[in-house]
Amino acid sequence: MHSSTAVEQCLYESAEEARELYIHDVVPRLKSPPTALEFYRHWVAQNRPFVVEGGAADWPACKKWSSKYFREKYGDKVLSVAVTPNGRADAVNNGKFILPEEREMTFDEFLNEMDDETSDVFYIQKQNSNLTLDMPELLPDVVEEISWATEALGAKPDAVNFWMGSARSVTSMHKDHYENIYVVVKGAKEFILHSPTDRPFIPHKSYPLAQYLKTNGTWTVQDISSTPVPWVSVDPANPKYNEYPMYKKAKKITCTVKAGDLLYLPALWFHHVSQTDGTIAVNYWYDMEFDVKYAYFQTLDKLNGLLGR
Ligand SMILES: O=C(O)CCC(=O)C(=O)O
Repeated sequence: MHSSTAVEQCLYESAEEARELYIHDVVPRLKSPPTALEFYRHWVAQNRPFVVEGGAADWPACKKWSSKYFREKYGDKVLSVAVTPNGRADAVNNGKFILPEEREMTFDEFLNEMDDETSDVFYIQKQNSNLTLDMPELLPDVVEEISWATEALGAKPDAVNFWMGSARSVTSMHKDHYENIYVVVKGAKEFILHSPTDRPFIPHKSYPLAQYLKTNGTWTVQDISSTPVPWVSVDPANPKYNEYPMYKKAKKITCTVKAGDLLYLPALWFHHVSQTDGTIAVNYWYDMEFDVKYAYFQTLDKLNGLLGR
């Protein structure tokens, strides 16, 4: 057998073995949160996601937060919003990886734009702990940290992020180096997930970095750097199987997270996220342990890169 074919076969077999051993077809749904020990032993150590149904249903945020509430209490507050012509921020379009335009505007202005179907697409999605840094007034409505996660992981979250947007905003498939506790406060999110072990079936390419910019009412795409950004090249919501036949072998796991639910999304899991109109969410990013799982994933990623995928 040609050596690259042998390596490919080996990668496929290890992905299949992972499925046989520990990856379920659906994300398990728990009725109550795990203890810190259960969380670490059954979920973090095994790198498996779960949902706690109603895990945050008693948070004041789930009762209070709405467009009306934000307009009344924080209408004048200035926020940083990602704006795009198409709802695809941090995504590949026409052979480039394109960042959104970052615009400062009041909460009121944002809500008007978000509700206007004819306007550009506005999404609060800044992942710099924008809840703690930019909206500390909202903190009493949520929890500062997820107690069982902080106890299990031995550190407070690195970032607590606030997300709000319409069904026109979609987050393209990617992975993060964070243990992610993702809480939907209003609306619903649909996650398309792949285990890191599915990496051999998930095509990547390198794209030049660019950014959307609107000047005098016209959108342009400004090149930022020719240093290529590696990104997932298939759209899992609408895969072009003729272009990426190996993606057929990937095991797509979809998971709906409704208002009041909490998702544990383990580090390195690929995720694509879509949502209903007016969805609000808060997520807690805990730094992952850069342990053997990370080291093996890096090897898997590099081997796939060598095979041109
Ligand atoms: O909610 C979203 O649109 C994306 C969430 C995400 O990518 C994350 O939490 O890492």
